[in-house]
Amino acid sequence: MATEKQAALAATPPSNADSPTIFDKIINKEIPSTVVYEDDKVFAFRDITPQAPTHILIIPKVKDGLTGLSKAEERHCEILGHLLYTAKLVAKQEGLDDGFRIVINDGPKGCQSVYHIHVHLIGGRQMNWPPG
Ligand code: TR5
Repeated sequence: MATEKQAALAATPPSNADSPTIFDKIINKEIPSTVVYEDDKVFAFRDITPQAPTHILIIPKVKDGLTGLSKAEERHCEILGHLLYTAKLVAKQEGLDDGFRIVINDGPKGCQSVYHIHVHLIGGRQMNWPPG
């Protein structure tokens, strides 16, 4: 069960899938972030509230209605694969050779707070299971 703190961090999904989020401003560099990887399709930057020594968010530059994984359609398969492959590249770049965790929170019960799909790459310490 989600803690009160986690539930408070979760946000209501937007009614319009194309509504901009804080991540649009980060991609456009209107808001500064610590960028660790970028190509023509994806953008990876350090989470502002890291949950581990390494905590990086990997996001598509174009949301294309992909507010979260539950909104994925067949046309999104390529970008979804690209996000995961980028996570692997960044994990290597960060020296996470002994392992890491990938998380995609979805919806209020998944404690999603930003409705622009993102992959959390978390590492640099021992992870526990089950997650909270
Ligand atoms: O809860 P979910 O899965 O939606 O993850 C959203 C993540 O975005 C959280 O881990 C936040 O810490 C992270 N976040 C939120 C903001 C932010 C950020 N990471 C880097 N820079 C950020 N800025 C400038 N502003 C945020 N509101």
